[in-house]
Parts: sequence; structure tokens; C-alpha cells
Amino acid sequence: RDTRMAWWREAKFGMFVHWGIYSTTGGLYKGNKLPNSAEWMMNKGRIPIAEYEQYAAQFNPAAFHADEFVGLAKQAGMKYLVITAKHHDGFSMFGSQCSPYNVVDATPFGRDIMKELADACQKQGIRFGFYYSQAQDWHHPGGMGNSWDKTIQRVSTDEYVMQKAVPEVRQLLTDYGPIGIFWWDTPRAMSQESFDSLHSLTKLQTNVITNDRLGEDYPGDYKTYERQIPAQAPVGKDWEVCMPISGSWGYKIGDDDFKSSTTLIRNLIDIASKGGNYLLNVSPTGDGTLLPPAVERLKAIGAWMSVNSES
Ligand code: FUL
Repeated sequence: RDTRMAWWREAKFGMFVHWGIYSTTGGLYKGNKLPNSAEWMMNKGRIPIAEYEQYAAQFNPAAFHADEFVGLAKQAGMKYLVITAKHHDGFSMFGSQCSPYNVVDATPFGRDIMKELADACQKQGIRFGFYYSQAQDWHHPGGMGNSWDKTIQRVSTDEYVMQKAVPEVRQLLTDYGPIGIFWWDTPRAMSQESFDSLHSLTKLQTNVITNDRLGEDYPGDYKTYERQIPAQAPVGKDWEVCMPISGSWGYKIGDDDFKSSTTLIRNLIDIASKGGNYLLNVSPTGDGTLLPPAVERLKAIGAWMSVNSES
């Protein structure tokens, strides 16, 4: 366990990325702002599946360059990158073999963003990881969380897990090279069979590190804190604080709640001094770039790092 965790314990700082078809509108639904983070747009807007699907046709981030993107993380002093392979909306940001509702098959962009990032990370020496929403899936008729679309014929959660989550997670852990982290989200009760099949997939990569959000009985390798830095480090546990650089995880128009560079550097020091890791989230827009205030902050952290770090 210790050898597997060694790089992660030394890493201290990683980039979290929330990117999906909601980014095309910056979280605006029919021109209206909705509460919560932009990646919750479908849920907060009670958008029917068939209507939300159409955002895929607008997803064409022509200015996205994986090498530049990863270069920015590296410049900031980040040692790993974790990106939303599939968020709660159910849209797969990779060439899913079991669901045509994915970035390769359903968008004009047609490129496998996860593959491009995996390769760029490998090249630049950044550990690569996936965020995957295993329980909530507002698109599949058996996925959890979508209570508003009454037009669909529901199937069981087990069916969703077997038809989509399991094959997708298997593909992500098989076809994308070495995966440093598998980041589950929003644990919900599931059948033991579903838990077992998802959990056992992580054995496909002997060195993969997981967080504690698969399910209540699955502590994984480390504890996730969301948005909050614990006053005291948890005893005898590895831990990570994830936090958006602004207010929303996904790109949201009008979100000017950017934390100052000073605050971000202080957070990093606070967390690292207590023995944790800081997973700082950025939000690519519909064109595939980060907003200038985000880029500025990453560069400012990088400048501080270069005079204050050992490596
Ligand atoms: C939460 C999710 O519901 C948010 O959308 C975001 O992904 C955050 C990191 O985890 O629980």
C-alpha cells in the first residue's frame, strides 16, 4: 500500500477538471441562471433527457490542446490531473464503447478528450486520473438522480450499472494507459453485486488509488474533503481537499468568485502542512480553454512554487 501511495503523498497539488456539454452554455439554461454549479444544469433546470442531449451537438471546443492544457497544470506545480470522464448528466467525455452518448460519437468535435489528456499527461510526467459518477446518471433509464423526466421507461439501478457504469469503468481502466487515480462521486446505496463489480474493476490497474466515494463501506485509499479544509488532519488517514478555483465546478457564466492567488497559495500551504493534498478545480469553457483569471492564478501559483519548492 505504501509504495502505491508514495507518489500521491509527495504530490501535494493536483488539478481537478470539470468539463462537459453543460460548458457550452456556461450553465445558462434558455438564457437563465440556475442555482448550484453549472454541471448541475440538467438537474436544476429539470431538463428532459431528449432536450439536454442536444447540447452535445454544440460541443466543439476547437481551441482545446491537451499539451497546452497539461502544460499549464505542470507550470502551476501540479503533479496530477483528475478529470470528469462522466459526470452526473451521464455524458461520456471519451469514446465510450457502450454508450453512443459520448464526445466522439455525439459531438461535432469527435475527439476522445480523455485519450488526448492521458497521452499528454504521460508525456509530461503528470499522473492522470478519472472522476466518474458511478451512481448518479441522469441520462440512463436506470441511473440514479433523475426524478423529473417522466417520459422514460425506468429500469433497475443494477441494469444501469451492468450496461453502462461497469463497461465504461472497465474501458477507462484498460484503454487509457496507466491511471493514477479513480475518483468516485456521490455514493448512493446500491446492491452488493453492483458495488462488487465496480469495486473489483479497480484491480485492473494494480497501482490505481481511489477516493472514499464509491459507497459507505468503501473507504478507498483516501478521504475526500469538498470545499473545506479540515481544521485538523484526520488521524491515520490520507486525505485530499478538492475545491473549485471560483464558485462553480463546471464553467459558469458570471461566476466571478475567483479566489485570489494569495488565498490559493495559503490554502496549499495549510493543506500540505497538515499532510493532505490540494485538488484545485478549473473549468474549461465551451471552446476548450480556461478563463484568463484562472490562467493568471495558475501562473501565479507556479511562480511562487518555483522559488519555494524543492523540485
Ligand atoms: C459533488 C458533485 O455533485 C459536484 O458536481 C462536484 O463534482 C463535486 C466535486 O462533487 O458531490
